[in-house]
Amino acid sequence: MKIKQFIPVLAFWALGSSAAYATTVGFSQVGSESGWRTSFSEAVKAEAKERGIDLKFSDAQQKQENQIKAVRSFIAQGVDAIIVAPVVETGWTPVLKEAKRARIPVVIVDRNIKVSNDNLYLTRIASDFREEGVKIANWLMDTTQGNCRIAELQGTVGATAAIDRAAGFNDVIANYPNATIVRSQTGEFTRAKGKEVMESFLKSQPADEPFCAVWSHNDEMALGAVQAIKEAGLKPGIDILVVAVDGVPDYFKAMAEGDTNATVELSPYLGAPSFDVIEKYLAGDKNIPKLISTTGDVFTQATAAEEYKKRANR
Ligand code: GYE
Repeated sequence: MKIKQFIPVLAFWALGSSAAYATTVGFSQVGSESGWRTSFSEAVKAEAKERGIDLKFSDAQQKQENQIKAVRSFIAQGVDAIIVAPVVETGWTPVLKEAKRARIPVVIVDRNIKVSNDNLYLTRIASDFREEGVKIANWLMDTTQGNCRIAELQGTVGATAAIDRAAGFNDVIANYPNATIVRSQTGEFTRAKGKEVMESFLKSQPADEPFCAVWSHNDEMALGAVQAIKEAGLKPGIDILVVAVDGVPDYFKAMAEGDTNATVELSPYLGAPSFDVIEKYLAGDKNIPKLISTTGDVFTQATAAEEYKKRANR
């Protein structure tokens, strides 16, 4: 074979072999139940593309059994690492033991898991959900001088974000004898269910005991509640204050329009820290903390219009 003929073969081999050695990561995502979740998924995909990581993405449609199937599939494919955003906290030990036996590192992102041995996962990257509940409750107590009859839209039952946000919020209002949660039910983190539950709250609440505020574990359900409040002939953001967590663009838009009052931002950019820790581990650096936490600020109507502009075009 003449040298000229050999070069393309060599180039093909080099390209082929380098492509064969791209890091492959399996990502089991909860679903697409909220604007925040969708932004989170898009950010992870964009980051993987940016880094040349071969990402295997699975949307579990909020069902744990789909997540477990996806993790087993990633193990069978022999991926280099697995990222799991767990829909609920329990039920993970068996499949994480299978990943451990396959020597595939697992990174937990967003919500937490309860496992027998925290060596079953490499690290967790997440916000302090309890702190988010504390921050938004403090804003509401300051705004109402601690006098508030509250309707609560809980997140998914068994999800860390719902458990911990409620705990933080409740710890704050326990210090205010005239601040009480009088209605509470899960809206499953979705806009449709949030609207449905708020409609039922408004129908059943005695007219002489009106709600002062609705506290929603995420922006998505709060936006559903805003629709229900309007359809009941009331002014959201005025007759009934609306407070939540996530900081999605639609919520900033509603704040700028006066329909919602405050939120705590939850960064959807969890791809970069996840891939950083995976690349660090695969390079042989085992010095990795068990928790890498992110934090978010409280945002109100005062800056909503400019903050919306920043986020709407991202
Ligand atoms: O607040 C919500 C999503 O787990 C913190 O899940 C996350 C929550 C987030 O459905 O929008």
